[in-house]
Amino acid sequence: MADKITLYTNHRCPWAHRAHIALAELGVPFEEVIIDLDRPRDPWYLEVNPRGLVPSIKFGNEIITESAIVAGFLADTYPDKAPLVPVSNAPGGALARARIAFFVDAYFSKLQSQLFKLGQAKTEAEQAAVGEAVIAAAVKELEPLLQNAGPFFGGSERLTLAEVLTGSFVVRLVALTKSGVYPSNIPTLAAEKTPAFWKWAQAVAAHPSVTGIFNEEAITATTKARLAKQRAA
Ligand SMILES: N[C@@H](CCC(=O)N[C@@H](CS)C(=O)NCC(=O)O)C(=O)O
Repeated sequence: MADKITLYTNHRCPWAHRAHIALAELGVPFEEVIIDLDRPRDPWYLEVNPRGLVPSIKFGNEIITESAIVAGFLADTYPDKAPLVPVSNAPGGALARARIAFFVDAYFSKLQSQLFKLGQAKTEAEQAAVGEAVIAAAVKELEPLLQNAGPFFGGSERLTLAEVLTGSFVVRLVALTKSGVYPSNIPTLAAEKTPAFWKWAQAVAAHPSVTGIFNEEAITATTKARLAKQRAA
């Protein structure tokens, strides 16, 4: 019998969302336990994950924590279900893994790091400047990495580990710029200056494995409230 998987999660967490995308794409059955993040963690959960964070998975009798590690572990455990990343000893596998790792690193260190500044951007002009910085990062760092035909990374027809690790942030970028919670200059600038990135982002944000647990209305409301609180501090 296959190892049973329990996912400890919260649907508003983009890091936990990574595990949902991986599991959905792999088509692996799992049991879900929702962790209430609005109150202190119960002692039993601190035994699962002493850091108290989501996501964690229980795989058989083993606990695995940290979203990127969880997603990579699931991808490596089920290489045949819906290959998210080639195994490292397949021809070209090590290089493909390195390319995905570099893309994910660029997404977070160059683009997402700009969005993390939104909580300090109080005026419309400051928010528009964050939007411009996001686009500048996409133009310089991501556009050149998305030149293969095909909706997903490396020209793949299916989601890859690159989308598993970035998708929850990409769907927020697309939804929250549309609603104006994130800088509303982003969509127009993106379509004009970084078309491959924006086309990829639309495809990621529309994919059922990414949209599965994404409650756009709730995430829009909580992000809006969080940014307002940070700006008022
Ligand atoms: N580096 C962690 C980050 C996970 C994380 O920050 N999760 C948040 C929710 S989005 C959490 O569990 N917060 C609970 C807390 O800080 O008490 C990962 O990638 O898994």
